[in-house]
Amino acid sequence: MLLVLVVCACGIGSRSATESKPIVLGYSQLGDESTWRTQNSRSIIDAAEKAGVKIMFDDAMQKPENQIKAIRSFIAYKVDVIAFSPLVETGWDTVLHEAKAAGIPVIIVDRMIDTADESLYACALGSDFYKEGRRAGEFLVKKYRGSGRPVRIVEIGGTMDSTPAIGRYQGFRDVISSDPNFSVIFSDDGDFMLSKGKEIMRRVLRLYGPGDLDVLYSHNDDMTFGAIEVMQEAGIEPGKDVVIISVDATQRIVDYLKDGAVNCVIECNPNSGSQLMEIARDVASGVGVPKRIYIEETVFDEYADLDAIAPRGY
Ligand code: GYE
Repeated sequence: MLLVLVVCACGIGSRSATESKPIVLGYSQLGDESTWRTQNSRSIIDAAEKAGVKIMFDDAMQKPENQIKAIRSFIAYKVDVIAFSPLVETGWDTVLHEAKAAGIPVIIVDRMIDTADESLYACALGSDFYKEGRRAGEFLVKKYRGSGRPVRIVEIGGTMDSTPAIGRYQGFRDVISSDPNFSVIFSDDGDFMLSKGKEIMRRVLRLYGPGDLDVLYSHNDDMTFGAIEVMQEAGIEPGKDVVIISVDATQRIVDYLKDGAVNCVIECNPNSGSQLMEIARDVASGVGVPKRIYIEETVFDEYADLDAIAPRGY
């Protein structure tokens, strides 16, 4: 009897799902600059397929003007929902007014926008980048507690004016400023790209001798890998001669952490696809959603039980 009921329930469920019109979601992705981003795009595309959402996915190749073009084409196409991950925080008001005038709800994903008009978006789903920055600082405070010696830090930042770069910069400083022994001796933007991580570390090693820096704080794993390569070429042992903190937590950086070549990894979770689909369904059908949703994240560092880290999957 129970079996029959279950079978019936399934039958009804699948029939109504195929009968209702699928939601059309226009998604403007900012680019494909990093391992994190590739996984984020995969998560969104896979989740759309699973949820039966028809997705129009555009890669803006790191150009905000391409994102604006994509959003305009989604409006012209009359999609049900628009979602996008803004490269930088400013410059979105005009196009978002156009979406609002067309009656299309907008979800902001991953990075944030800077606007005085909160009615321009229904919901923002992403990480707490300020907290990530604080976590990087907290690791250093723990690592050097009681050492009483100067700690010279090199920072490779993310894309200028992007939310993760701003939060990771500020959160970090707000923690390390509690101890005058910490000083950031060099900081530059590496655009979250491996090649720029290399370039910046080459520049750093032209300015400072191998013994003149204690810590590398890098805003993402790809830039960390670039910097590590250059350090190794210069005979610096990563994780030993220079303490390394990286953000994202891809599998490869976790492997480096396990090998002692990296000391602390701040997780930034790219798997927001299924949560995004739920929000898209809600906003498309007029169900209220929270204005701001933060994705849960953690930290992996050399003090933790590293064997307990589950495979990252990317
Ligand atoms: O940390 C980095 C990517 O916006 C959170 O962008 C994202 C960041 C991520 O390129 O790897």
